[in-house]
Amino acid sequence: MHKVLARGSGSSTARSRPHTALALAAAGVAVFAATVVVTATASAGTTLGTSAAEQGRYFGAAVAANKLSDATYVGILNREFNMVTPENEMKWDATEPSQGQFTYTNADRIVSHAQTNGMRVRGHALAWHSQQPGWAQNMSGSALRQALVNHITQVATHYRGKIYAWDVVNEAFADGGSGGRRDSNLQRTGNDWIEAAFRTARAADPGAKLCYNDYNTDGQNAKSNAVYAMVQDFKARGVPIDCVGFQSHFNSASPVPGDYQANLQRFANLGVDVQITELDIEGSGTVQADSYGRVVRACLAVPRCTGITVWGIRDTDSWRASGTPLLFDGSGNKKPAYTAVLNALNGGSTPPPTTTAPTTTPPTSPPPSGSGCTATLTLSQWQGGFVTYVRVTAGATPLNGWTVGLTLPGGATITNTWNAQPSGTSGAVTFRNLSYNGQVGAGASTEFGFQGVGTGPSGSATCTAA
Ligand code: G2I
Repeated sequence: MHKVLARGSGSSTARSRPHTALALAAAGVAVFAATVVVTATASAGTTLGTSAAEQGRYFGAAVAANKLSDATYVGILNREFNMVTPENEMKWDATEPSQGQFTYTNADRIVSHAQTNGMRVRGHALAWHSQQPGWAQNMSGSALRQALVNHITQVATHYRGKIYAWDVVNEAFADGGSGGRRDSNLQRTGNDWIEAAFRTARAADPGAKLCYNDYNTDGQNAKSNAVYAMVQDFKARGVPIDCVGFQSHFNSASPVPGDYQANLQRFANLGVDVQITELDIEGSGTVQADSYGRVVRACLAVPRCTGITVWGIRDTDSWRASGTPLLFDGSGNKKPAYTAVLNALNGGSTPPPTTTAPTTTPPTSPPPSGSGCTATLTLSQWQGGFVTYVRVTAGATPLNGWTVGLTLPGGATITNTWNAQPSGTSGAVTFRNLSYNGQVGAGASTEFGFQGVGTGPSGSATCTAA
């Protein structure tokens, strides 16, 4: 059964900062066509995903297919996150174990789970020196280059239209002060292997953002300088690249660098998005929480930092489990680090949401006196994206199901919906109640929401009782 779990249900929580609230006319289909309701504030998010969405960002987690049968794991995933990265399932050894034989079963399970639950997907990773199948490890020269190009073409084509961003090339630069490339069988096919990979990925899925992803590039150093020079060169020569991923695996030996935000910003200034792609920070308590808060605030302070992904859900899910580096403990409880992240997400943003003057007269909002329902839109708009909250209010008789219809402006696309079943992502769209929020008492209300790119809806919405 199709299921969208509740996210962003904290409708009654007061916001600590002023928030754009554009409340719009809501029309009960026949009876309340002229009803106008204005609300003054929107709620602060109560989950990582909704709070990040209010800042125009996503909040993701690395997911392992074999944990999708763990109810605690899935419960947290569906409640908190709106982006997923398959932790291992899209890598070369997983998707092409024998040359020319592609297996997508586990990766497809994650993509399908994401789609069913309104999450987007970061693809990871098309080309990497590690986790190659044995047959590729034994190849070299033009045969390997050809195999790589075929691999990228096949995998990116299989997932065409379903991936928000691909880590096209992962970890191709050397550690230390050399500022050079990492030696690998791929590197030995020629220095142009990275651009060949990006051009191939663009041809296979023109809609996906294409990222270069690496670690130890989180502050300015010889390695990040070398990546920076590559991105600059790609931009100058028109090699397709849209984003740079900063893995951000931190511990006491490798803490969050002091120039973390500045480093993100200098890459963004090259004309690419930046993303925090594999965040984990070893430690516990307030020390760990403070570092997490710093990372989130750095991303929010960089307008082109489009989202944050943590590398796992519970500490026990981590590749570094003994370092307890994640936001939930082994039992699935929220850690202080979780609270620090949520508070940081709710605490501010760059760019601030555009202030849009209410276009209607103030709050008289009497509960509808007839049967049917009304839908009230509250829009939070920023450059390039929006979140819309929709409050569905029952009239004089209780609702036993509802449908809300509205029209999105041209160019707007919905990317994520919570507490409703959407139909359509652009133009005229409708939203139906889910099993748990279709029944609304007389005069009572329920809220759902959606997030999108482009300009959010500024017209009215219809509400039809089932
Ligand atoms: O190493 C941490 C990450 C560094 N950046 C790239 C990421 O792709 C990488 O992820 C990790 C996964 O979290 C691990 O789960 O990549 C490791 C491999 O390099 C993954 O570990 C592998 C184990 O080595 C295998 O023995 C195991 O079969 O995970 C596999 C699946 O559980």
